[in-house]
Amino acid sequence: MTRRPFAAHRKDLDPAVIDFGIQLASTVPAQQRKLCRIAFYLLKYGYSSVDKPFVSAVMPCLNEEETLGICISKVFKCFVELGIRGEVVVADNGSTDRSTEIAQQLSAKVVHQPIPGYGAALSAGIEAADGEIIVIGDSDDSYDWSDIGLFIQRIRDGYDLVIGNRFQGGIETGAMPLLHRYLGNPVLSLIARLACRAPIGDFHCGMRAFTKSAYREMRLSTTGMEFASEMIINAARNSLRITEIPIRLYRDKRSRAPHLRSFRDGWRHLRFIMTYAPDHVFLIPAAIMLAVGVGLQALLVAGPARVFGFPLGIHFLALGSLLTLAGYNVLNLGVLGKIAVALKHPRLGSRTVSWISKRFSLESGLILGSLLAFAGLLTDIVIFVQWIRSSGGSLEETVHLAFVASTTIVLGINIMFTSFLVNLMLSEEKLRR
Ligand SMILES: Nc1nc2c(ncn2[C@@H]2O[C@H](COP(=O)(O)OP(=O)(O)O)[C@@H](O)[C@H]2O)c(=O)[nH]1
Ligand SMILES: [Mg+2]
Repeated sequence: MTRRPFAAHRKDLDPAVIDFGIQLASTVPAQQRKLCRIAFYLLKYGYSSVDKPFVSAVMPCLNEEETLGICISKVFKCFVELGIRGEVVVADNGSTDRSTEIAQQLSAKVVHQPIPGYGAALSAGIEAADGEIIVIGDSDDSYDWSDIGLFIQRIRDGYDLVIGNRFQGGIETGAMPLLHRYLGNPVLSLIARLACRAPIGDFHCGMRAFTKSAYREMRLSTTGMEFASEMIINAARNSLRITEIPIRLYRDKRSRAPHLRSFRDGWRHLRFIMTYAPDHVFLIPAAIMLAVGVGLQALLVAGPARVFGFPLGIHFLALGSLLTLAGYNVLNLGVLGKIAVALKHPRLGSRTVSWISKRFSLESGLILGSLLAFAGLLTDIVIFVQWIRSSGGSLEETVHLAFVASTTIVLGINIMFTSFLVNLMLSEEKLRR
């Protein structure tokens, strides 16, 4: 693919504007024309330079003295070739080698972040960057920083976030451990894709570009490597325009081991995805548990029953009771989780939250909860009276009913108290909307 320098995209002043300028100048007294001409050139120069992108290349760096210099030099060379105004920001949080010294020698801006971690370092670097377009990438020379033109071009096409895809662009032999290449990355990317529906194949690619305004909307808060997943998930949640481009991953040129630790960082990615996916983690399992639990209780309330020839007795009723209560609690936590996500991302319209918000009222929750608790209590009282009347008999025939009544009482009490919590969170969510 041939790269066009960005200067070639530069729009010049509209001829109509130039004509208007000439006409205006002819009405101005001769002694002030020189002043007008200077103003005109300033306007023209200013217009052209405003049109050039200002790009910040932000590099997270922890003890990368062997390769940082190569990356910084590649970026500055690329800026010159592309006619881009730009800067390099090195985001460091505790390098003990010559990394920061090298960065300063090569005129990069060095940002020191006291909080440890890849995400923490990048957040500080991006905050300190002055560019309207930010490109991030490793400082181990595993990505080719000369590719930044491709990323910037996609941003100029109108995308908010551009991610590299190493599976499409090619991975040099030995550049990525086999465990990451064939298991960790594809599986975690698939889970993340299902959770946020972003059309991205490589959720962990470290080379990406985005606009500063898009970054602000993403509201990122993680400090470790899971920052990479959080960025895409939050961008998708905020309906930002995301795309990917094939890029090649090379073997890094350093002699030290990578900072990434497979299981620790893999788990941090998964933990983040699950925390922010209440539909899949809470609501779907809860709905299944509730349906099976309520079904078993309805079937066995009057006594043992047979299903497809199998005898189901009190043990299955105990299971039904457990599933009903656990299902309700998980459902309730899922609803609270959805509201919490909606609070964090007010721009994201959640259909579940707006549905609950329209139909839920504290009073209806309290009425439903107290009716259920009362019905269960009444049933238990009737059984108790029967027990008195039978002078303390075994009451075998009411054991199933007593089980369902107890479950109903607990469920009713849960509904009453959780209604207050849901009401509290919903009123907060309405305020933020
Ligand atoms: N400042 C800072 N940079 C980090 C940290 N962890 C990783 N990096 C940098 O982030 C980039 C990616 O890390 P790397 O070890 O290459 O991970 P990998 O590419 O996933 O194997 C490299 O440029 C590292 O120097 C950290 O805790 N702090
Ligand atoms: Mg790397």
